[in-house]
Amino acid sequence: MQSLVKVVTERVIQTTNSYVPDPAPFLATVLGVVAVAISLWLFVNWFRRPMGERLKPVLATREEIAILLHPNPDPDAMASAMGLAHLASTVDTECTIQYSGQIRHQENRVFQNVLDPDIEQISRADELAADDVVLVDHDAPRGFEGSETIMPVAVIDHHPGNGTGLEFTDKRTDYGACASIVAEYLRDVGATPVDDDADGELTSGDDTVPTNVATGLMYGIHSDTNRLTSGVSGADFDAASYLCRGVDETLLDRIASPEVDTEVLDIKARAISNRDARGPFVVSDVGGISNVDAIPQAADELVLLEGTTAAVVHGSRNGTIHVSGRSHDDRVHMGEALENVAADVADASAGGHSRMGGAEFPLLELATDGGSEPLEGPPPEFTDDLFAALEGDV
Ligand SMILES: [Mn+2]
Repeated sequence: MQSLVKVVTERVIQTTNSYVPDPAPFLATVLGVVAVAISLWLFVNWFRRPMGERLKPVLATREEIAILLHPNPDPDAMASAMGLAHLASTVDTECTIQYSGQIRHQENRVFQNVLDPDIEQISRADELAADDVVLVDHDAPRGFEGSETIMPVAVIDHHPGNGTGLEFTDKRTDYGACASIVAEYLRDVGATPVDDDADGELTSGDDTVPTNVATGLMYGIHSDTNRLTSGVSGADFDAASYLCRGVDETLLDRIASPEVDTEVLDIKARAISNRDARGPFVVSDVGGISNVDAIPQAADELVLLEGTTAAVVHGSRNGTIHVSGRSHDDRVHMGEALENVAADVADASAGGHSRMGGAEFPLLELATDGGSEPLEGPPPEFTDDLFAALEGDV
């Protein structure tokens, strides 16, 4: 019996020995598989990082960046830049917010006056504060000398277009505001909006969103979505909800309902009483003005008149006729209509998009009789030309 056990045991040992593989290649294979799995996991996670986390290293690897706004800086663009500048400050990157063109429209000026973002105007590419340029609210530099030579390092936008950044491109055309994208970045990196008034002292730091930034972003969203009523997505509501606790309502109200200048109210009244209505179109000459910004505001008002689908307001200052048009009529492309009128007049300029447009005409060039006597205002044909353009007869 004992010998049998011995034989069997020896046999088993022999068998086992003969089948034990060399452990080295086996271990190597296992380790290889694990390494591949880990790198794959890291790789996938790297690409699944939220956009804010992905933008951060792009900013962090630079000492200084220039955040560039489009030539007509509106609250959405300015707020987006403020939010981005705050994100950059958390990684110790210096920021300069720059723009070409002018901050013209009243809403834009009020935003700038109340929130006082640190922004500066440039007219040439060599005035950019840094070699590394980040674009917000547009995807291709424009409106200044040498703009076509700029290769932005990052592009953050919600408009359709083909422009991209060298290292970072985030375009979300379904978003109502660029400010919503930037608010998301701040949420991605774990920053909490704070209300400075809550504890009576200024709270700011890497993990917070300062009140003026949160308030600006909130107004940017409101402004670009017509107070969350048009072109708005769920993401815009989410961003507003995130920003909410950091918003200073008094500041927000000062931007949203600014005091109205007496002249603006006066010009609006003149635009309404001087209006010439032909079918659904209205043209109004408000005469001599000193505040050019009142013209677009009067046009905003006039297009709201019952039965009106397109409105054009014009007034003169220093020998120039300033024109502003609004349309919610699919048949009228306001920008093109004004461009058509301007095409026939030397030194006139016009532009805009389907729903709004603006133009400037030198009064002298409008004088058809050779201009022997200086004109006080545009000749009566000017109004006819505007109506013809609205009707598409140009
Ligand atoms: Mn925008």
